Amino acid sequence: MEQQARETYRALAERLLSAGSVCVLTGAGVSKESGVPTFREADGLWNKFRPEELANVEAFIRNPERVWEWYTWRRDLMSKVSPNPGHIALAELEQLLKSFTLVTQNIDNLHREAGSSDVVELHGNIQRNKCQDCKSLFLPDDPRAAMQFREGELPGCPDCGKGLLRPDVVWFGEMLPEAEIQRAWSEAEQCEIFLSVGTSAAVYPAAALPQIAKAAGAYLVEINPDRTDLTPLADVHLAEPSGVALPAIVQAIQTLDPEN
Ligand code: BV8
Repeated sequence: MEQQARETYRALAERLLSAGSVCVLTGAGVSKESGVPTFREADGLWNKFRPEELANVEAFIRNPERVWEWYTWRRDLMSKVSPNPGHIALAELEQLLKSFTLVTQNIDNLHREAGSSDVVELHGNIQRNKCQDCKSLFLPDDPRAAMQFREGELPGCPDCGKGLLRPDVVWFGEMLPEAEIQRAWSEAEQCEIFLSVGTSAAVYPAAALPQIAKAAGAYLVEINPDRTDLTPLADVHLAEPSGVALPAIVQAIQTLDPEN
């Protein structure tokens, strides 16, 4: 790593070690190095499928089979991938820093699988199903509820006996889970350093979080090989893949504080 980059990581590591609280927002870019497609890049999901046709309630009511097919394909794909060095570095930062909050837009469960113990999932988790009517939740090992969609057999809710089951993810036009968005909002407002990692910062209200942090005086770091609408606001833009930048940050912290 060349001298200037080394200096950038050392300075950032010093800030992180002395910060009272750190908040991180991750997006699909963090999981790309695990083999999970992003949404808005050239090879992204939204270039093959239209979100209006798949990731919203109207689409589900209009054509539940089509939506179930798409989520079954994504669930199968996500069940076969593993956390990458970026996920693992975030789990290490949770241990290395005084106060660390991980907020994610991702539904792939990879942060938990990497060892992050406290993950604020703004957009739900593809491993859970919920009833479209009574909102009962069903975990993968719940014998009562078919987790998978079988051709022509839409999973129905065993609790209310009326509603259709659907993946427990937040679709466009749906409110985010109250507790999660409240927690993310308050962490963004009071953190000293906010890291926006692997997100195009295009979808609200998640995309408002780095802006709120910056407006409240936080030092804003963006980790993304590309520029985004957030880049002009960032104090530092590490134009690197998260699987490179995040382990480099952990290494710089461990060099500064070997006891850690
Ligand atoms: C809501 C879960 C109240 C499901 C998702 C007009 C203006 C402002 C807002 C709106 C508007 N009209 C409607 C809205 C609200 C809407 C919205 O924001 N729309 C946008 C498109 C304008 N939001 C909502 O509807 C939200 N609910 O607001 O409720 C309400 C109700 C009614 C009407 C109005 C308001 C709900 C949004 C949640 C949608 N669910 N996902 C599923 O996954 O199937 S969205 C999905 O896309 C993700 O969860 C994520 O949140 C979002 C953005 O994706 P990213 O994660 O950022 O991924 P993306 O591909 O875009 O970018 C990846 C980045 O990584 C790139 O920059 C790339 O360069 C980078 N990268 C690539 N490789 C790497 C990398 N970075 C690091 N390392 C690498 N190796």
